[in-house]
Amino acid sequence: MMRCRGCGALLQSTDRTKIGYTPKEGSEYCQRCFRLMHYDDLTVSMKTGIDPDSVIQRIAGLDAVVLWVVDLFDFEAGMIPGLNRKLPDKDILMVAAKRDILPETLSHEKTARFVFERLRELGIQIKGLILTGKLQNMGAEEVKEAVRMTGKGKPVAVMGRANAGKSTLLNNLMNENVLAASRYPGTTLDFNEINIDGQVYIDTPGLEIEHSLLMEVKEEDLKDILPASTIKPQVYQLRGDQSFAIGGLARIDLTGCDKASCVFYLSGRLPIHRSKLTAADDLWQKHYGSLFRPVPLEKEFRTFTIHKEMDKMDIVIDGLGWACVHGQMKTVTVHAPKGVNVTFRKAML
Ligand SMILES: Nc1nc2c(ncn2[C@@H]2O[C@H](COP(=O)(O)OP(=O)(O)OP(=O)(O)O)[C@@H](O)[C@H]2O)c(=O)[nH]1
Ligand SMILES: [Mg+2]
Repeated sequence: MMRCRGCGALLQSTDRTKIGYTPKEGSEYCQRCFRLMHYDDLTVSMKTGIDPDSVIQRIAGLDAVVLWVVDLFDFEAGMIPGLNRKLPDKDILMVAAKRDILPETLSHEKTARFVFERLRELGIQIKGLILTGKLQNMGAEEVKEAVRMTGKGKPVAVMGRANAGKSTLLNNLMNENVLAASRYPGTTLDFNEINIDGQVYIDTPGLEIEHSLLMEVKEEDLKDILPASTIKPQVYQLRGDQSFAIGGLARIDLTGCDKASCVFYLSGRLPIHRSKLTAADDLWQKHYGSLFRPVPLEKEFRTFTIHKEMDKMDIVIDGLGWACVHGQMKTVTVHAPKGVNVTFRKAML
Protein backbone atom coordinates (compact mmCIF):
# COMPACT_ATOMS: atom_id res chain seq x y z
CA MET A 1 0.00 0.00 0.00
CA MET A 2 1.26 3.47 -0.89
CA ARG A 3 1.13 6.41 1.46
CA CYS A 4 0.13 9.89 0.45
CA ARG A 5 3.26 12.04 0.15
CA GLY A 6 1.41 15.02 1.59
CA CYS A 7 -0.12 13.72 4.81
CA GLY A 8 1.19 10.16 5.27
CA ALA A 9 -2.24 8.48 5.12
CA LEU A 10 -2.54 5.13 3.35
CA LEU A 11 -3.93 5.73 -0.13
CA GLN A 12 -7.24 4.08 -1.05
CA SER A 13 -9.76 4.41 -3.86
CA THR A 14 -12.82 2.86 -2.23
CA ASP A 15 -14.28 5.41 0.20
CA ARG A 16 -14.26 9.11 -0.68
CA THR A 17 -15.33 10.11 2.82
CA LYS A 18 -12.32 8.47 4.47
CA ILE A 19 -8.74 9.69 4.68
CA GLY A 20 -6.28 8.73 1.97
CA TYR A 21 -8.93 8.70 -0.76
CA THR A 22 -7.81 9.28 -4.33
CA PRO A 23 -9.98 8.78 -7.40
CA LYS A 24 -6.93 7.93 -9.50
CA GLU A 25 -5.04 4.77 -8.69
CA GLY A 26 -1.31 5.32 -8.75
CA SER A 27 -1.38 8.99 -7.73
CA GLU A 28 1.11 10.16 -5.12
CA TYR A 29 -1.27 12.42 -3.20
CA CYS A 30 -4.71 11.87 -1.72
CA GLN A 31 -7.52 14.10 -2.91
CA ARG A 32 -7.58 16.01 0.38
CA CYS A 33 -3.89 16.96 0.14
CA PHE A 34 -4.19 17.75 -3.54
CA ARG A 35 -7.01 20.19 -2.85
CA LEU A 36 -5.33 21.64 0.22
CA MET A 37 -2.10 22.23 -1.64
CA HIS A 38 -3.59 23.63 -4.81
CA TYR A 39 -6.83 25.30 -3.75
CA ASP A 40 -6.45 25.75 0.03
CA ASP A 41 -9.72 23.90 0.26
CA LEU A 42 -10.60 21.48 3.04
CA THR A 43 -12.51 18.39 1.88
CA VAL A 44 -12.17 15.98 4.78
CA SER A 45 -12.25 17.68 8.16
CA MET A 46 -9.30 17.83 10.50
CA LYS A 47 -8.65 15.40 13.32
CA THR A 48 -9.50 12.33 11.28
CA GLY A 49 -6.02 10.82 11.38
CA ILE A 50 -4.40 8.77 14.09
CA ASP A 51 -5.04 9.45 17.75
CA PRO A 52 -2.85 12.37 18.89
CA ASP A 53 -2.30 10.80 22.29
CA SER A 54 -0.61 7.83 20.70
CA VAL A 55 1.76 9.98 18.62
CA ILE A 56 4.06 10.82 21.50
CA GLN A 57 4.14 7.18 22.61
CA ARG A 58 5.04 6.09 19.11
CA ILE A 59 7.83 8.65 18.99
CA ALA A 60 9.09 7.44 22.38
CA GLY A 61 9.40 3.99 20.85
CA LEU A 62 11.61 5.13 17.96
CA ASP A 63 15.39 5.23 18.05
CA ALA A 64 15.39 8.81 16.90
CA VAL A 65 16.30 12.36 17.73
CA VAL A 66 13.29 14.55 18.42
CA LEU A 67 12.84 17.86 16.66
CA TRP A 68 10.19 19.59 18.74
CA VAL A 69 8.49 22.34 16.77
CA VAL A 70 6.83 25.14 18.73
CA ASP A 71 5.01 28.08 17.19
CA LEU A 72 6.52 31.23 18.71
CA PHE A 73 3.29 33.13 18.29
CA ASP A 74 1.28 30.43 20.08
CA PHE A 75 4.09 29.42 22.43
CA GLU A 76 2.08 28.48 25.52
CA ALA A 77 -0.18 26.17 23.52
CA GLY A 78 2.93 24.44 22.23
CA MET A 79 4.30 23.55 25.65
CA ILE A 80 4.13 19.89 26.68
CA PRO A 81 4.28 19.45 30.46
CA GLY A 82 6.47 16.55 31.54
CA LEU A 83 7.99 16.23 28.09
CA ASN A 84 11.26 14.62 29.21
CA ARG A 85 9.31 12.03 31.18
CA LYS A 86 7.17 11.23 28.14
CA LEU A 87 10.27 10.86 25.97
CA PRO A 88 12.81 9.21 28.25
CA ASP A 89 16.41 9.11 26.98
CA LYS A 90 15.57 11.18 23.93
CA ASP A 91 17.67 14.06 22.70
CA ILE A 92 15.27 16.91 22.06
CA LEU A 93 16.07 19.87 19.84
CA MET A 94 13.55 22.68 19.87
CA VAL A 95 12.62 24.57 16.75
CA ALA A 96 10.90 27.84 17.62
CA ALA A 97 9.02 28.40 14.37
CA LYS A 98 7.16 31.33 12.83
CA ARG A 99 9.80 33.83 13.92
CA ASP A 100 8.62 36.03 11.05
CA ILE A 101 5.22 36.46 12.74
CA LEU A 102 6.75 38.25 15.74
CA PRO A 103 7.70 41.93 15.46
CA GLU A 104 11.22 42.59 14.19
CA THR A 105 12.00 44.58 17.33
CA LEU A 106 12.28 41.28 19.18
CA SER A 107 15.91 40.24 18.83
CA HIS A 108 17.14 36.68 18.47
CA GLU A 109 18.84 36.94 21.85
CA LYS A 110 15.73 38.17 23.60
CA THR A 111 13.63 35.43 22.01
CA ALA A 112 16.11 32.76 23.07
CA ARG A 113 16.26 34.15 26.60
CA PHE A 114 12.47 34.10 26.79
CA VAL A 115 12.31 30.50 25.55
CA PHE A 116 14.95 29.19 27.94
CA GLU A 117 13.44 30.96 30.93
CA ARG A 118 9.98 29.59 30.14
CA LEU A 119 11.40 26.06 29.70
CA ARG A 120 13.22 26.33 33.00
CA GLU A 121 9.97 27.36 34.73
CA LEU A 122 8.22 24.37 33.19
CA GLY A 123 11.09 22.00 33.96
CA ILE A 124 11.71 20.97 30.34
CA GLN A 125 15.24 20.19 29.13
CA ILE A 126 16.35 20.51 25.52
CA LYS A 127 19.67 19.95 23.74
CA GLY A 128 19.46 23.00 21.54
CA LEU A 129 17.26 25.75 20.16
CA ILE A 130 16.93 26.96 16.58
CA LEU A 131 14.70 29.85 15.50
CA THR A 132 13.06 29.41 12.13
CA GLY A 133 10.76 31.38 9.88
CA LYS A 134 9.11 31.01 6.54
CA LEU A 135 10.83 34.01 4.99
CA GLN A 136 14.04 33.11 3.14
CA ASN A 137 13.97 29.71 4.81
CA MET A 138 15.28 31.30 7.98
CA GLY A 139 17.08 28.78 10.18
CA ALA A 140 16.94 25.85 7.72
CA GLU A 141 20.70 25.37 7.53
CA GLU A 142 21.00 25.68 11.31
CA VAL A 143 18.40 22.93 11.76
CA LYS A 144 20.32 20.60 9.45
CA GLU A 145 23.55 21.37 11.27
CA ALA A 146 22.01 20.79 14.73
CA VAL A 147 20.55 17.50 13.52
CA ARG A 148 23.96 16.39 12.23
CA MET A 149 25.65 17.26 15.50
CA THR A 150 23.05 15.77 17.83
CA GLY A 151 21.62 12.93 15.79
CA LYS A 152 24.75 11.30 14.38
CA GLY A 153 22.75 9.80 11.55
CA LYS A 154 19.72 8.67 13.55
CA PRO A 155 16.27 9.40 12.08
CA VAL A 156 14.69 12.65 13.20
CA ALA A 157 11.12 12.64 14.48
CA VAL A 158 9.47 16.01 13.94
CA MET A 159 6.96 16.48 16.73
CA GLY A 160 4.73 19.25 18.02
CA ARG A 161 1.23 20.55 18.50
CA ALA A 162 -1.08 20.68 15.51
CA ASN A 163 -0.44 23.74 13.36
CA ALA A 164 3.00 24.42 14.89
CA GLY A 165 4.68 24.37 11.47
CA LYS A 166 6.27 20.90 11.31
CA SER A 167 5.46 20.11 7.70
CA THR A 168 6.33 23.64 6.60
CA LEU A 169 9.70 23.33 8.30
CA LEU A 170 10.45 20.10 6.46
CA ASN A 171 9.36 21.66 3.15
CA ASN A 172 11.76 24.50 3.90
CA LEU A 173 14.59 22.04 4.58
CA MET A 174 13.90 20.49 1.17
CA ASN A 175 13.24 23.81 -0.54
CA GLU A 176 10.24 22.17 -2.13
CA ASN A 177 6.57 21.80 -1.21
CA VAL A 178 6.33 18.04 -0.91
CA LEU A 179 4.36 17.81 2.34
CA ALA A 180 0.88 19.17 2.81
CA ALA A 181 0.85 22.20 5.10
CA SER A 182 -2.21 24.30 5.86
CA ARG A 183 -3.77 26.54 8.45
CA TYR A 184 -6.20 23.80 9.44
CA PRO A 185 -4.88 22.01 12.53
CA GLY A 186 -4.63 18.32 11.77
CA THR A 187 -3.22 18.48 8.25
CA THR A 188 -0.70 15.67 8.65
CA LEU A 189 -2.57 12.43 9.32
CA ASP A 190 0.06 9.77 9.89
CA PHE A 191 3.80 9.22 10.32
CA ASN A 192 5.38 10.19 7.04
CA GLU A 193 9.02 9.43 6.35
CA ILE A 194 11.10 11.53 4.00
CA ASN A 195 14.75 11.67 3.06
CA ILE A 196 16.49 15.03 2.89
CA ASP A 197 20.12 14.98 1.74
CA GLY A 198 20.57 11.45 3.07
CA GLN A 199 19.01 12.22 6.47
CA VAL A 200 15.71 10.54 7.39
CA TYR A 201 13.03 12.80 8.84
CA ILE A 202 9.64 11.63 10.04
CA ASP A 203 6.80 14.12 9.80
CA THR A 204 4.14 13.33 12.40
CA PRO A 205 0.52 14.32 13.03
CA GLY A 206 0.10 17.26 15.38
CA LEU A 207 -0.46 16.59 19.04
CA GLU A 208 -3.81 17.59 20.47
CA ILE A 209 -4.44 21.29 21.02
CA GLU A 210 -7.64 20.67 22.94
CA HIS A 211 -7.27 23.77 25.13
CA SER A 212 -6.76 26.08 22.18
CA LEU A 213 -9.23 28.55 20.77
CA LEU A 214 -8.39 27.10 17.34
CA MET A 215 -10.47 24.06 18.29
CA GLU A 216 -13.41 26.22 19.35
CA VAL A 217 -14.06 28.13 16.14
CA LYS A 218 -15.43 27.47 12.67
CA GLU A 219 -12.78 26.42 10.15
CA GLU A 220 -13.67 29.41 7.97
CA ASP A 221 -12.76 31.80 10.82
CA LEU A 222 -9.21 30.46 11.11
CA LYS A 223 -7.98 32.77 8.34
CA ASP A 224 -8.93 35.79 10.46
CA ILE A 225 -7.56 34.40 13.73
CA LEU A 226 -4.19 33.08 12.56
CA PRO A 227 -1.77 35.87 11.61
CA ALA A 228 -0.32 35.31 8.15
CA SER A 229 2.49 37.85 8.35
CA THR A 230 4.36 39.93 10.93
CA ILE A 231 1.97 41.17 13.60
CA LYS A 232 1.74 44.87 14.31
CA PRO A 233 1.40 45.56 18.02
CA GLN A 234 -1.74 47.59 18.76
CA VAL A 235 -1.16 50.00 21.63
CA TYR A 236 -3.81 51.51 23.92
CA GLN A 237 -3.20 54.03 26.70
CA LEU A 238 -5.41 53.40 29.70
CA ARG A 239 -7.13 55.36 32.48
CA GLY A 240 -9.72 54.15 34.93
CA ASP A 241 -11.69 51.00 34.17
CA GLN A 242 -11.55 49.77 30.62
CA SER A 243 -12.75 46.82 28.61
CA PHE A 244 -11.59 45.29 25.33
CA ALA A 245 -13.55 42.83 23.24
CA ILE A 246 -11.52 40.83 20.73
CA GLY A 247 -14.24 40.18 18.21
CA GLY A 248 -16.64 37.92 20.09
CA LEU A 249 -13.83 35.56 21.06
CA ALA A 250 -12.61 37.03 24.31
CA ARG A 251 -12.89 40.04 26.54
CA ILE A 252 -10.27 41.65 28.78
CA ASP A 253 -11.36 44.02 31.57
CA LEU A 254 -8.77 46.20 33.32
CA THR A 255 -9.57 48.19 36.46
CA GLY A 256 -7.82 50.99 38.29
CA CYS A 257 -5.58 51.95 35.41
CA ASP A 258 -3.25 54.92 35.73
CA LYS A 259 -0.32 55.67 33.44
CA ALA A 260 -0.96 52.22 32.05
CA SER A 261 -1.00 50.64 28.64
CA CYS A 262 -2.23 47.51 26.94
CA VAL A 263 -0.57 46.22 23.78
CA PHE A 264 -2.30 43.56 21.69
CA TYR A 265 -0.40 40.96 19.67
CA LEU A 266 -3.07 39.45 17.45
CA SER A 267 -3.93 38.82 13.85
CA GLY A 268 -4.53 42.18 12.17
CA ARG A 269 -7.83 40.80 10.87
CA LEU A 270 -9.37 40.61 14.33
CA PRO A 271 -11.32 43.68 15.42
CA ILE A 272 -10.63 45.10 18.88
CA HIS A 273 -13.51 47.04 20.47
CA ARG A 274 -12.61 49.27 23.37
CA SER A 275 -15.11 50.71 25.85
CA LYS A 276 -15.51 51.88 29.43
CA LEU A 277 -15.98 48.91 31.71
CA THR A 278 -19.40 50.16 32.84
CA ALA A 279 -20.72 49.86 29.28
CA ALA A 280 -18.97 46.60 28.42
CA ASP A 281 -21.67 44.11 29.42
CA ASP A 282 -24.37 45.91 27.46
CA LEU A 283 -22.16 46.26 24.39
CA TRP A 284 -21.24 42.57 24.53
CA GLN A 285 -24.93 41.58 24.76
CA LYS A 286 -25.89 43.91 21.95
CA HIS A 287 -23.11 43.21 19.47
CA TYR A 288 -22.07 39.62 20.16
CA GLY A 289 -22.23 37.72 16.86
CA SER A 290 -22.83 40.83 14.75
CA LEU A 291 -20.25 43.61 15.23
CA PHE A 292 -18.32 41.47 17.71
CA ARG A 293 -17.17 38.72 15.38
CA PRO A 294 -15.96 36.00 14.98
CA VAL A 295 -17.54 34.07 17.83
CA PRO A 296 -16.65 30.64 19.22
CA LEU A 297 -18.75 27.56 18.53
CA GLU A 298 -19.62 27.10 22.20
CA LYS A 299 -21.29 30.10 23.76
CA GLU A 300 -20.19 29.41 27.30
CA PHE A 301 -17.43 31.67 28.63
CA ARG A 302 -15.25 31.36 31.70
CA THR A 303 -13.87 34.26 33.72
CA PHE A 304 -10.49 34.62 35.42
CA THR A 305 -9.54 37.56 37.61
CA ILE A 306 -6.12 38.34 39.01
CA HIS A 307 -4.48 41.24 40.77
CA LYS A 308 -1.76 42.57 38.56
CA GLU A 309 1.56 42.08 40.32
CA MET A 310 4.21 41.76 37.62
CA ASP A 311 5.12 45.13 36.16
CA LYS A 312 4.89 44.01 32.57
CA MET A 313 2.66 41.00 32.08
CA ASP A 314 1.31 39.04 29.13
CA ILE A 315 -2.22 37.71 29.14
CA VAL A 316 -2.02 34.76 26.76
CA ILE A 317 -5.05 33.06 25.25
CA ASP A 318 -4.06 29.83 23.49
CA GLY A 319 -4.64 30.02 19.76
CA LEU A 320 -5.57 33.71 19.79
CA GLY A 321 -2.46 35.67 20.80
CA TRP A 322 -1.74 37.85 23.78
CA ALA A 323 -2.06 41.28 25.39
CA CYS A 324 0.78 42.86 27.32
CA VAL A 325 -0.30 45.09 30.21
CA HIS A 326 2.07 47.61 31.70
CA GLY A 327 1.90 50.28 34.38
CA GLN A 328 -0.42 50.84 37.30
CA MET A 329 -3.52 48.68 37.29
CA LYS A 330 -5.59 46.91 39.93
CA THR A 331 -7.21 43.88 38.41
CA VAL A 332 -7.17 41.99 35.16
CA THR A 333 -10.23 39.95 34.19
CA VAL A 334 -10.27 37.67 31.19
CA HIS A 335 -13.43 36.22 29.67
CA ALA A 336 -12.54 33.36 27.35
CA PRO A 337 -14.48 30.44 25.90
CA LYS A 338 -14.78 27.58 28.34
CA GLY A 339 -11.93 25.09 28.03
CA VAL A 340 -9.49 27.51 26.39
CA ASN A 341 -6.22 27.97 28.28
CA VAL A 342 -5.37 31.41 29.63
CA THR A 343 -1.84 32.03 30.93
CA PHE A 344 -0.40 35.04 32.76
CA ARG A 345 3.33 35.26 32.17
CA LYS A 346 6.23 37.67 32.36
CA ALA A 347 6.17 39.78 29.18
CA MET A 348 7.76 38.20 26.13
CA LEU A 349 8.57 41.55 24.50
N1 LIG B 1 4.42 33.03 8.76
C1 LIG B 1 4.75 31.74 8.97
N2 LIG B 1 3.81 30.80 8.85
C2 LIG B 1 4.16 29.53 9.05
C3 LIG B 1 5.48 29.14 9.39
N3 LIG B 1 5.52 27.79 9.54
C4 LIG B 1 4.25 27.37 9.31
N4 LIG B 1 3.43 28.40 9.00
C5 LIG B 1 1.99 28.32 8.73
O1 LIG B 1 1.35 27.63 9.79
C6 LIG B 1 0.30 26.80 9.31
C7 LIG B 1 0.53 25.38 9.79
O2 LIG B 1 1.67 24.84 9.17
P1 LIG B 1 1.92 23.27 9.00
O3 LIG B 1 3.30 23.11 8.49
O4 LIG B 1 0.80 22.66 8.26
O5 LIG B 1 1.86 22.83 10.54
P2 LIG B 1 1.97 21.34 11.12
O6 LIG B 1 2.68 21.47 12.41
O7 LIG B 1 2.55 20.43 10.12
O8 LIG B 1 0.44 21.03 11.39
P3 LIG B 1 -0.31 19.59 11.51
O9 LIG B 1 0.08 18.75 10.35
O10 LIG B 1 -1.75 20.00 11.49
O11 LIG B 1 0.09 19.01 12.82
C8 LIG B 1 0.32 26.95 7.80
O12 LIG B 1 -0.67 27.90 7.46
C9 LIG B 1 1.71 27.49 7.50
O13 LIG B 1 1.75 28.27 6.33
C10 LIG B 1 6.47 30.18 9.50
O14 LIG B 1 7.64 29.97 9.81
N5 LIG B 1 6.05 31.44 9.27
MG1 LIG C 1 1.83 18.72 9.31
